[in-house]
Amino acid sequence: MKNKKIIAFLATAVLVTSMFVGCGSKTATTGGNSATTATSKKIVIGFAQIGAESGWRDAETNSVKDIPKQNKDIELKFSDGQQKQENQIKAIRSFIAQKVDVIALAPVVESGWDTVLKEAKDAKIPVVLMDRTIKVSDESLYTTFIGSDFPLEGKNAAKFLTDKYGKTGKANIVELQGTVGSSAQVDRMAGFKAGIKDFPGLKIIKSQSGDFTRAKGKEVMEAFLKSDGKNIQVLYAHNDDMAMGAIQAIEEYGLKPGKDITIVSIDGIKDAFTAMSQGKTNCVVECNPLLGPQLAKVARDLNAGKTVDKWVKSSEGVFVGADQATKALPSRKY
Ligand code: GYE
Repeated sequence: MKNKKIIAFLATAVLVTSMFVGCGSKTATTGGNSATTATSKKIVIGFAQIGAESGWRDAETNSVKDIPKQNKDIELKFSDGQQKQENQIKAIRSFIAQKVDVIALAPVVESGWDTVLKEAKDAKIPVVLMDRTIKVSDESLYTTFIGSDFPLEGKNAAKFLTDKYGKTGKANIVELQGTVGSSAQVDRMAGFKAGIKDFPGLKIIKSQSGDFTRAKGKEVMEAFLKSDGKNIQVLYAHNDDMAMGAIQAIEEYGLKPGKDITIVSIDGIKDAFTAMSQGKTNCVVECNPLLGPQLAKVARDLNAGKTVDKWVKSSEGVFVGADQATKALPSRKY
């Protein structure tokens, strides 16, 4: 007991001393980042994440959670919305109450954000959209969007098919959509549709949401196979996880994924590259989830009073076939 008191006293003494030392001109440089005084306040980011529906999402979460490890001047508060907009709205309100410096939001759906973002604006806290965009009446309700070009991803998925089938080729396509009302679903659907528009032989015969999950992707693909079976030549999935679920459904149905049914999906998770290296899927359109470094930079720029671009765009590729997959696999980071 006595010892504990002595230790507590000593700890306080050390703390008080270091506080005074810190008040002087002492500076510390952290991991190559700009110099920060020992007493300077950290930049606090509050991240309202969607949930953990996909491998892509997990990779993004890990990338953001790495920010404080790599940037000693940044602190992170993390909230898992469990796929519910109401949870994300609550998280934003709590970040406002805690007076964070930057709010990062991965919006589960596009609409319904006006009120809470107005509250953030009134509190003078910049909002950074992560990976999905929103529809708001006033664009000044968010500062920037860090993420991909979804319509282009849809177009790139379509291009793989139009290259394969040409002007005269015919194929019945089934589509597994992402979470209904998310920008990733809306824009990937529209981009794809636009991409096959001038190819009358390419027809979307079924289109339904698999909510970006493996389990739902499998379930919906089973239903597609049950009703249209051997009439399906192509699967377009808005993300790899749903494609991975669908591959199982196709195999259980007795067909060969990647051969009997051509598959194209979006994201670029390792599992998709493994499946493509085995010939079970045919094209992966990359979408980069490793957005932590961009978020850290934006947060630091905003904190320094700099203006940031309205869109911090990811650059990403398209991978086709087993050879490309096998080559790329060892360097895939997610
Ligand atoms: O493609 C999907 C995830 O918003 C870009 O959400 C993201 C998408 C990603 O669940 O796998």
